[in-house]
Amino acid sequence: MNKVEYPSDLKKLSPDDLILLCEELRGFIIDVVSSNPGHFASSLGVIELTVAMHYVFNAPHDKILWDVGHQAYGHKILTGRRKVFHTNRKYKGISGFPKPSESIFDVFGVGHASTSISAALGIAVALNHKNQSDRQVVAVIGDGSLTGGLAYEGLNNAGMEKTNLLVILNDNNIAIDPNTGAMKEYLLDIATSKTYNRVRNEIWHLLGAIRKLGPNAQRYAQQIELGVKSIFLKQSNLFESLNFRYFGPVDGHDLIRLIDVLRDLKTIPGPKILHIKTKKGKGFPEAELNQTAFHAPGKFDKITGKIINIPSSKPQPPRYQDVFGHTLLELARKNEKIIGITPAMSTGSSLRIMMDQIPERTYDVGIAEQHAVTFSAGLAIEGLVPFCNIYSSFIQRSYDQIIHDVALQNLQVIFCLDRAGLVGDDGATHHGVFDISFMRNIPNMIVSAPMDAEELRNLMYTAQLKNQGPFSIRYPKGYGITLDWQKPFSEIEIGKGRELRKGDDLAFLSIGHVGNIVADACDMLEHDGIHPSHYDMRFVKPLDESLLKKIFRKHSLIITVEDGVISGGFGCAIIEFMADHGFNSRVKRLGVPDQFIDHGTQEELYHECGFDKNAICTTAKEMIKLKVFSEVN
Ligand SMILES: Cc1ncc(C[n+]2csc(CCOP(=O)(O)OP(=O)(O)O)c2C)c(N)n1
Repeated sequence: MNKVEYPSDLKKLSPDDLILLCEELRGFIIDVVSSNPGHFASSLGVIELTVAMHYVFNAPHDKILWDVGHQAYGHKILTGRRKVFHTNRKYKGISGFPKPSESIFDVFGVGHASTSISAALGIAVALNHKNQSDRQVVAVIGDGSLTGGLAYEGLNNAGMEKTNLLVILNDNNIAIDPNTGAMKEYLLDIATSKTYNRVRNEIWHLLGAIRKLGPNAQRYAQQIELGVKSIFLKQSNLFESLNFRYFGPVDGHDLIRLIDVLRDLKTIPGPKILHIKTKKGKGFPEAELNQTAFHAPGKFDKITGKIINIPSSKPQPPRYQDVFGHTLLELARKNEKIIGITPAMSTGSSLRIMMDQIPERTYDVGIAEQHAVTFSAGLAIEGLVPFCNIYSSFIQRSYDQIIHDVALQNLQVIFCLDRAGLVGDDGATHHGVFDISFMRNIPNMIVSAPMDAEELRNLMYTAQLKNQGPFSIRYPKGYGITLDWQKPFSEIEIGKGRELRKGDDLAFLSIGHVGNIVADACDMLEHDGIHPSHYDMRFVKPLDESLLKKIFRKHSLIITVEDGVISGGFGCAIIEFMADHGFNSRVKRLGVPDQFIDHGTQEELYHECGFDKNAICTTAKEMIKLKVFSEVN
């Protein structure tokens, strides 16, 4: 492996060496990811495919696009990044996802699912326009990502365009959690149908024999293949019906066979789909056995395969996602109208807790955020109470569904936005920083964020009590601060904030968990003789107007703090209030600036954005200094 810096080096290897390379690549990924955590099992499953593609195709001249991109570690290592792979997902290190600004081998920026077919088609059409249709364009998409509607939009369009495009369907029969939906059954059907496979094998055999006879024979081979396939397969194969030529299923761990097949497919024009069967976690027994846990396992022992959970010396408060999961189960036991919905994140969101106990009232709808929202709208219109749990960054793609299908009809859909705010090492594609801005401008929407686990519970409780229209509750990745959180429910008055600290020098207004950082900063300021007020506003919409009036009458210096983009966010709502009501305090907004933030730990990123506790203190002191200066002058 050490001889392979770029794909050009790999092309010099013999078949035996290529097989060895796969083994070494696996070992390298196991070694590095066990101590520097990241996505794991998915990359192991596509090692042979990665090597075969870089052997057969000529990247970056040919274009290889990875869907989601969490499985592209092998690709990164073989395309000039072996020596920096240990910096994967670390602050200022390489990204955990393909990123064009990082490498010319990363054709298209990814992190969210189901984009590869559309993007690849766009690239293929563009190459046609530029008379460069000899360049191959390949999209690699998993069976999980094929549950996303965008993938079907891409297939539908590609089948019509008839452009050269190869879609490789990496079918391992799992997403993060077991894959769901009818498509999964369908893929299993074609992979196991005896008649289908007999016909397919005969076609492959025939094609192989004819191709050896030269270029003219190849043309005939294609015609025969088309003819035979249209007779035998068109009726029974969904992809063929969409004008794709379907090949497979092929064993995705048989490197030599994969190389042969890809070579053949290079010569076949038009849209094609190659269906390969692989095992997620291949080569690391614990990952093969426990694919969900090893999707992104954190640190693990590379010898025993044990995931390392460092026991904390003190009792640890629960993660917000678990507070959501336990609370939803508790509420669902009391209110039988409650339904839990997740687009393919049942473990990640902890909806799994309710799923295990009340499976008939929970739905994993696949990687289909748009559908999850409209499906929830349908449930709500019939009087059920859907808790639609979607990661903040993934719900971005459901914006019209939120507006048109939920808010416009004022439906009681409760949006629980997990991973809201800066998420850390997943980076720019996954930061959930836009939701405050895009939720608060939708009529009828209640926009809230709890500062701790107890508030999260009570907001969830409040949201299901009666129909108050759409209700958004955002909470971050990671742990809360309260140990004793499972207290009896109490209703929170909609649009009411709370005063946490009384002081005269300035006021902090915070929304959500970031209020805990503000509380720490307040302690530091008190220590330095500065006395701030602190308000946990709880709601961005409706705003607590009477509280705000009191604050603006008292304070001429105000700092707003939010774990989200400043543009259009919570601080903007406060400034709008100030302008609309004729106040004129000096307001400084802290939050995520108007730029995409890369990966790092959450603390590193809070610091970068200027809202860790030290930065908050510095801002407060500067404001006070400026005020004194302007009063003196
Ligand atoms: C829009 C969107 N929703 C959810 C996710 C979270 N996610 C990342 S990988 C993944 C599973 C992908 O499954 P599959 O495509 O089959 O790839 P595999 O990991 O099985 O190789 C999910 C749900 C995402 N990245 N993007």
